Amino acid sequence: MNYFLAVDIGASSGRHLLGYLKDEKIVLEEIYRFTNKLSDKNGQLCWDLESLFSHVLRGLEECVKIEKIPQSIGIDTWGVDFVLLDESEEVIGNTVSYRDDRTKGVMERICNQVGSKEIYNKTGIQFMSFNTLYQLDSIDIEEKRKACSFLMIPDYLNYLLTGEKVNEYTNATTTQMFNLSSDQWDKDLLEVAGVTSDIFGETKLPGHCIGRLKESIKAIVGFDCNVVLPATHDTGSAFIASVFDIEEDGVILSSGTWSLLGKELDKPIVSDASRKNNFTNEGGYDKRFRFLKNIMGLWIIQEVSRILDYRYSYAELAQMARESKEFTSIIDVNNERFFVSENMIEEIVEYCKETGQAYPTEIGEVCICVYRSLAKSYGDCINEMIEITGKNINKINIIGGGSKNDFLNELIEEVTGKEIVVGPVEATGMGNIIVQMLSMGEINNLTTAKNYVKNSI
Ligand code: ADP
Ligand code: LRH
Repeated sequence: MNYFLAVDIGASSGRHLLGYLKDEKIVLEEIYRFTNKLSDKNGQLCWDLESLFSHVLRGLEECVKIEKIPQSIGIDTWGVDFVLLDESEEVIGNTVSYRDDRTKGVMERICNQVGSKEIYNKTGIQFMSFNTLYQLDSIDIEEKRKACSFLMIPDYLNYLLTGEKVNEYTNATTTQMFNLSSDQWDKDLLEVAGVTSDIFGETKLPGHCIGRLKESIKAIVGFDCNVVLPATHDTGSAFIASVFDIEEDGVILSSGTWSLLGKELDKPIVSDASRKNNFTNEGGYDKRFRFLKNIMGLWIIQEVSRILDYRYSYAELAQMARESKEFTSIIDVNNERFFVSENMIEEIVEYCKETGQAYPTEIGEVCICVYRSLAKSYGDCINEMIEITGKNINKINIIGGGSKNDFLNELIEEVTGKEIVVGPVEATGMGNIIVQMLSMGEINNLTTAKNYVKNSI
């Protein structure tokens, strides 16, 4: 049996999934899982990189324990976040999360300075206040002066494993500093962000083999293997594992901390309409483009759960929502106030009061309000997509952890009137493994891979 290991780290949790082929299916075995969360460091919302890397290693050690040594491993994480390394290869400053408010007002300033049309035409990327372009701009100039390398989070974890510094293409496109036409970092935008182009490497495509584990890492984990680039941007990996291919009359909803709703195209759509509706064109596997929108997603439910001291499981929250189905107030899930809030429940209650709607008084009502509002925003997004692409959309493939929420899936069907196809749940891990299998010659092409996914869900 040839094993491949996906290390998939989302904003709320990470997992190690061993994948292998059996009876024309891709079998996934979860061998390790850990929680990921934000923490406050000197007033900044940060990721704990050290802890994440130690979890990466612990998950690798599991392979030895269960005697299933992978041929290769691949790491993906959420997009846009990065580290700068100094001349001693040390991380400069905190590893600040995209949810930190350091970028407040930066996007507006840069858009005024450069022109939003110019930025969009160059990159095809949607305007989100936390894009790497704006995060870099907000960093202290002295810190930027010290920088010798720029690495996105998965690039950095790969560097710790192999000693090789490689910038991966799909995640590079999420920065809003990668030029669609030249297929390279955009020197003008790097300058705008206050960094020099020599700290960026030429990007490598998913499938590229970086090398083998470093001696010191081999000694810790107890084996050696190839380290391969999947689409290191988790959404890039997730869309690969959708049962829908480019020609399908359907959209993909990657449902997790974020809801990413869109479809793969063979060419980006960079038009006034796509810019005005803030659609993105992120780089994907095989130079496909993901035409999609970021919707606030199940982050809101995660925050509701936090305020309730994690007393209820996600399945229980969904059940309570089902029991409160008659509650119909709606929030604008993409309103900035839901991006970071000290108390998400109060935020929802306040929003309902301010908009003259009934406000939730029970947990179930809070949750149905969030689910219903998410479903509505998906419907709106689909209508915009139909208008922009001129193509009909009849189905939705819901993938990711959120696809386990049957109640939400039913609501989405009810609100949008579209046919729903559910799974894979671990789409990101599966997409990550598919690219490794393609790279290592285990599968011949993506069409075969998608057929295996269909057999697997
Ligand atoms: P991430 O973006 O962090 O990788 P995941 O894809 O793991 O996110 O999805 C996490 C989300 O999935 C949670 O926020 C939760 O709302 C939802 N979820 C997970 N399991 C269940 C379940 N059993 N029932 C309902 N919702 C679930
Ligand atoms: C989803 C995701 C999304 C990005 C956001 C930062 O995990 O990668 O595609 O926009 O996180």
